[in-house]
Amino acid sequence: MASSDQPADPQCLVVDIHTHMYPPPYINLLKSRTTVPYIRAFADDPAGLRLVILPGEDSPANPSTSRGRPVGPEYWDVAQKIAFMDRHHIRTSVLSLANPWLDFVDDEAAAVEMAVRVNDWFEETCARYAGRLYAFAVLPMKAGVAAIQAEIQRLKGLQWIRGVVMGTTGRGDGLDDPGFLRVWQTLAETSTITFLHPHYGLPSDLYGLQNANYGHVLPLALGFPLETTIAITRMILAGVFSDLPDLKVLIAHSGGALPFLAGRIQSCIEHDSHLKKAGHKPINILEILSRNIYLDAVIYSDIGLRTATQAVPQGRVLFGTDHPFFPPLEGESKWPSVQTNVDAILKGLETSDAHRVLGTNAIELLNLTT
Ligand code: 5CU
Repeated sequence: MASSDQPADPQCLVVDIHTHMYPPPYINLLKSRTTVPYIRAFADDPAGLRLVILPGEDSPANPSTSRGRPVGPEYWDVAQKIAFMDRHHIRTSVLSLANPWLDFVDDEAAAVEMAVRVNDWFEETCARYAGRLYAFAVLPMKAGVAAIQAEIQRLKGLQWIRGVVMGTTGRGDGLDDPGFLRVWQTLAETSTITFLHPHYGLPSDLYGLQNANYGHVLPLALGFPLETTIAITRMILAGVFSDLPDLKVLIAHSGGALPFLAGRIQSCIEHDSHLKKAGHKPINILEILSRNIYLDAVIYSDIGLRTATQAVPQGRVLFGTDHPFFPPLEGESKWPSVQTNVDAILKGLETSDAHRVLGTNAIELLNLTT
C-alpha cells in the first residue's frame, strides 16, 4: 500500500479517537500545585511553562525527565486543536482529558466538582464545533462509588459525550478491585464505553541505573503499554468480563502487549494449579477480545497495527494521534507522530480496511455525525 501524507482516498473521513486536552479549570488546578502533577515555570528556563505529570518525573536523580515537557496552548486552546485537525485532514476528534485525570484529587467534593466542570466544558466546547468534536468524559475516581455512578448517569444527558476515559488504578486498588465492580456494572448497564489509558508505568527501578540517560523512552515506550496490559489482564483474571459480557473497553496504544501476549496469558491460566484448585471460572481470552475489547491504532508500525487488527474483530481498531503529546522536535508544521500512524495503517491494511480504521469504525462504534 502507498505511504502518503494523507489518506489515499480524499473521501475517507478521518476520525481521531485518541486526542487529549486539559480544559482551563484543570490547567488552573495544575498551576495551583507544587507536587506532581503540576505546571510551573523555572527561573532559569526562559522557554516557558513545563508540564510535570508522571510519577517521579521531577526527581533530581533523573535530570533527563526532571522538568517534564513544555506545555502551551496546544493543550487547552480548542482553536489550536481544530488547526491541528485541519492540517492533518482529521474531520472529527473525540477529545479526552489527558493523564492523570482526577486520580490525584482525594477530596470527594473537589473531585466531583472538577469532574462536572471538566465534562461540562467538553460538552459546551463540542457543541460549538458540532460534528467536529466529541468527547470522552472523566470520572471523579477518588469520590465514593455512588458519586462515580451518579456522574456516569448524568453523562447520559449530555449530547456530545461518547464514553469515559480512565486510568489503570481505579479508586486506588486497580480495576480488578471487587469494590470497583459496581462502577463497571453501571458502565455496562448504561452502554458507556471506557477508554482505558496508562499513566503510572512500571516501578522505575526496573529501568536500571542508566535510566537517567534515557529521557522518557522507557516509561513511555514500555512502561505505558505494559501498565495497560497488566491492568486489563487483572480485569480478565477477576472475571469482570465474564460477569459483564456487555462491557466495552477501548484500550490505548493498540492494547499494549495484549494482542501479542493473549495466547501466553491463556496458557498460563490453563496451567495454573491454584486457579484450578480454587474452582476459578473458565476464562477465554479470545472470546473477551472478540466481545469486549476495542483497540486504538496508536502503535506507529504496520507490524503492530496488523497484530491489533488480527486480535479483535473487524471494526474494532480505531485511528488516534495522541495529540498534543509527541510534538515535532524540529518545529515542522506536520506532526511525524501522526503521519507514522497513518502510514502504518495505509501500509498494513487493504484500502477498504484502512479506511475503516481511519474513520468508519469510530463513526459506527461511537455513533458520530461527521
Ligand atoms: O509524553 C507523555 O508523557 C505522554 C503522556 O503523559 N500521556 C500521553 O497520553 N502521551 C504521552
